[in-house]
Amino acid sequence: MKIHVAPIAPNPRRVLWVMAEKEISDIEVETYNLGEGRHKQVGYLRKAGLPVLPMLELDDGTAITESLAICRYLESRWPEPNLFGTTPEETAVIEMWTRRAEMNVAIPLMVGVRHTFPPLAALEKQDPVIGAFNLETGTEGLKILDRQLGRTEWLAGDRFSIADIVAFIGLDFARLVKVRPPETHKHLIRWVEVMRARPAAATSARQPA
Ligand SMILES: N[C@@H](CCC(=O)N[C@@H](CS)C(=O)NCC(=O)O)C(=O)O
Repeated sequence: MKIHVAPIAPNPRRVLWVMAEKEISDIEVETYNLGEGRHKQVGYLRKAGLPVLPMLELDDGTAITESLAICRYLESRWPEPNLFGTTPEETAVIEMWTRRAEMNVAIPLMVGVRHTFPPLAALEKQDPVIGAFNLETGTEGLKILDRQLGRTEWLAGDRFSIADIVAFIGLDFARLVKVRPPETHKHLIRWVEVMRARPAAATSARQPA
């Protein structure tokens, strides 16, 4: 089995983070430099279908893209520690917070960074208006997270889950363009510190060569 990833890129980082939490070490890791464009070449496209990372390549040749689909696959194969929920209720609440984190925070911040961070100009026809709009939308979305984290220890309740990983990686990526949690968001700031102290935060950021 092989996982295809790229340095700094937030979607591959989700998978690396989940691998670190589950202490999965027997998946081969292949790293791409997005600027070089190898993920747009025919060899990669033939497998993945789309010019995006991450891609998980199974031993039978099945290729899975979409970071959360890959994370779910890893959860099925390596169930512990559980990240997606155990009971129907817990699973639904974690899914709800994962989608809220992704749609209100992670995606707008990722799009905002793509349009405003100069080194990413090779990947995106950058538009500062689109960039500013998305950074503002993602920053606004942080209020939802802060409110929830004022009520519960983790995003989906009293336990760490994939929702925390998705939200944190989106927010951490935006540090590239100096977006940080506003000082008024005390609960979010408390949670960011706890997330940053998890060993997976460092290992998922320190991409293999
Ligand atoms: N929804 C996909 C998004 C994948 C994606 O957009 N990956 C980015 C890196 S974070 C990428 O490969 N971009 C390639 C490019 O822009 O050329 C997922 O969750 O995996």
